Amino acid sequence: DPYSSDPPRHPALRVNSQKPFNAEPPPELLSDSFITPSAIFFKRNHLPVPKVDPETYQLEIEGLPGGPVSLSLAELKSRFPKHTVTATLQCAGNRRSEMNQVKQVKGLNWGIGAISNATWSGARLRDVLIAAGYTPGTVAQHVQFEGLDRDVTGTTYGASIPLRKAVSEDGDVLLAYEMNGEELPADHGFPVRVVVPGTVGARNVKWLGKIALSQEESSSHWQQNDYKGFSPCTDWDTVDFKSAPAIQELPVQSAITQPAEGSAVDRSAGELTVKGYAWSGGGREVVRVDVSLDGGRTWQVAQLQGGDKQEGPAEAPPLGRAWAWKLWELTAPLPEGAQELEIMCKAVDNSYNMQPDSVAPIWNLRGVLSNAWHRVTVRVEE
Ligand code: MTE
Ligand code: MO
Repeated sequence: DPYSSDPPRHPALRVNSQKPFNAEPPPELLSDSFITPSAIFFKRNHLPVPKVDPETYQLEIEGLPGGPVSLSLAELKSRFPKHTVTATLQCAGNRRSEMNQVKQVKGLNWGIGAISNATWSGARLRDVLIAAGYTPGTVAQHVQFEGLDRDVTGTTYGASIPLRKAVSEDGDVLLAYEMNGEELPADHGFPVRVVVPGTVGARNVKWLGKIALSQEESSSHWQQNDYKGFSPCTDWDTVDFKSAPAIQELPVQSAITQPAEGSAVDRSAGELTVKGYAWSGGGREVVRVDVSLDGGRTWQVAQLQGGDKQEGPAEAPPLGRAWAWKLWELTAPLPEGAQELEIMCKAVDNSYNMQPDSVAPIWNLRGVLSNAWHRVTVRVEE
């Protein structure tokens, strides 16, 4: 069993698949803390977790004019300044289960928890590439990443990002060796993973073995034939994967973490607190979340919490570098007379991108990019 050396996992996780291991935290835990504890951070593995010896680990870097370069973990830690970024990771398949309710899609049936927020530390990819010989004159369009996890045929996980993002001073792309102040957990890429803030989870390659600059994107299945968006009219007989670009930045997103779907609220309480998260890709900052308690007839503006609750509202992130989600909250009087409430939320980012109101018009065969207004129905008990 290639999965027999997978690490132990937290029992609170909701498991979507055991082998490979894929799991998400329950919604109410997600909005408990601005920084998601690593143990309950969502886990998305395509393959068995590789066992990597940090003493003999070597990161290979190819495609630079001076020839290949190799770095040990100790060199990565000592030769480059340690940079820390708080960034949210979201799987392209987050909220896929809502697409499944419209029409069957292919993929893991994620709820709203294939998203989490952590503090990552490591060397900047930019610094490492420059030390390895990158100059602005280097001819390449993409930076490819290869994981050390492999399937039975020896195929490794791979993905790529545009070179422009990798070397941008404002891109904050990390070769991370720490998550939430500790060494990376096995499930999250020990000893080194790429963190590409603002970019879909799939490009944040774990157990990083190799970096290659090239004119082409990664040839991996996950870059070429997966993690792409299509029209609702495209089906498995007509899909031409070459016709759509690989997902990089993600669209604006929000969801309700509390109250839970189908739960009961007490009329005598007089009011209701709704909580959730909101985030947008590409470093765009969420500037507003609207909440409705009456199926979208009227709306109220939620309170945004950028940082830890104890610290009060966070400072505004630099323009174009809003990598972390915002937790939000609204406490409002219970609408009179209603026996059932349809609660909805929708977020707005600083480009005034907004979420679509329903799933059907954005349905796609792989069930990615699911970001319609989130809806939760609760009963009001007298
Ligand atoms: N990297 C490797 N090597 N193998 C993988 O299976 N999964 C990707 C990405 N990096 C993956 C990987 C996907 S699809 C996502 S959403 C994120 O890792 C999930 O990161 P996490 O498990 O730390 O939450
Ligand atoms: Mo993913």
